[in-house]
Amino acid sequence: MSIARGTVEANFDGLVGPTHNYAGLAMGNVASAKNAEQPSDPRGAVLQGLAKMKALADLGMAQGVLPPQERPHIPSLKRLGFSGRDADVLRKAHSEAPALLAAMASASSMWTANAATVSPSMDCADGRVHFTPANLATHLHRAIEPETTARALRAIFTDDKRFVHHEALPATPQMGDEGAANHTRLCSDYGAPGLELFVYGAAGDDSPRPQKYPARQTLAASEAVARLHQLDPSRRYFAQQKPEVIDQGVFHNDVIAVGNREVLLYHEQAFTDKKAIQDWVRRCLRGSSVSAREPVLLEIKDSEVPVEDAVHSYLFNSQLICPPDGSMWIVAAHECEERPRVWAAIQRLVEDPANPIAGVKVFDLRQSMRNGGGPACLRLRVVLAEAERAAVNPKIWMNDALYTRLTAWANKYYRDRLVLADLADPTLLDESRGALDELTQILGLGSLYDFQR
Ligand code: SUG
Repeated sequence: MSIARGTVEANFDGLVGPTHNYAGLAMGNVASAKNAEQPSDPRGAVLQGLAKMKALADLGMAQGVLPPQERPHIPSLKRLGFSGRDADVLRKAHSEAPALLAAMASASSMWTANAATVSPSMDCADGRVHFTPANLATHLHRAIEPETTARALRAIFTDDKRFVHHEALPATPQMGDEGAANHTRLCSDYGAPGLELFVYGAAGDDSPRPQKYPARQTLAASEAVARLHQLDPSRRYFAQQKPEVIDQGVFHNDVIAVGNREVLLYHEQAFTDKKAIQDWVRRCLRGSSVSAREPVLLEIKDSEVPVEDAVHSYLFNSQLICPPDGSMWIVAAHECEERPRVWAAIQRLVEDPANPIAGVKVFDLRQSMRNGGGPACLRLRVVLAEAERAAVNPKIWMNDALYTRLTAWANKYYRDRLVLADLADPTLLDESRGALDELTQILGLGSLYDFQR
């Protein structure tokens, strides 16, 4: 099937890196805590991600690939005082501070919903696409991602007449920014100006905060991103996520809500003031043309799917996608099929003629899910007008040839079993660098990584 013409919403999925492991690093992410220290299967993980990308490309979606990062990250370990040759650095870190080694070896950059916030050119005053890499300030293993993320985005979206790359916000508790996972764009058509909804966990004032787990996104950070992207103040909104659900494991908004085109699907407990959001969407989404789609607000009640089921199945971390024929589909994780209430809710949505969702496509993403990363965590959405799409580095688009090449590449370099002790193995570092070196050639990314510079 050929890709649609005109403006499209492209998905850029993160390739899982060769060190994918379960280290229990993420506070407030119940899957990460539950699976800590289990053996992982990096090869299985990268192949699961590639299968999803290939399936979406086969539907005619514009599907891109974002590279993993270099891990274990020796420069970060050196910055923390581990010295010597690479093998010495790994050995010392493993014996003196294994938790630091695990943080510097995480493959967490696969969850590209946290790579950046992106606003399409139709929403920005200067008519360019704006990118702000997320600082991921709340977790050490993620706070080392933005520098390479910024490089990768610049290597893919190179044309500075069309693309603007901002710096990540300062990495302080007041400015915690986790990117697109807390940002939703609604529109009547991808090519029309949209509404941008920013969801934060904490404001600087004395409004309620979660008690148990960190609020990763702050209001100040969301406001800064909206300013940088030159969004029209009447077409962006800042909403607070309910602190109670953060304490139940909803560490990003995309664990409890998802939007696409004119549809916002959310759990009853997602926001502190859902009425205000509903009013804003209903008031502002109406397009000017007669053919404009009306907003569709789909609320799932707690009595239908309790928050706990939502967190374990990642129902709201499904992707809502529109292939070129304009139909809308739910892309869900297998775990949704395994929870009867969740599966029944999906069936109800698909059968209800009052919404445009035509069907569901289910994927096995278990390797990522065990670290709390579902279908939507693995992708960064970038709405691109036709000329913008033509300006993207062409080698990153998923198609039959790239799928075949990356599958062979993964089978060549990736292990099918990894435990935490392996992170200190210098051979794993060599294998990873070999894989990434070849990948930068496959994707035409130049010298992206520190070890190549
Ligand atoms: O930041 N997990 C990631 C999952 C990110 C999911 N992203 C979105 N919801 N958009 C996180 O919590 C676990 C790593 C470990 O424990 O080994 C981790 O970082």
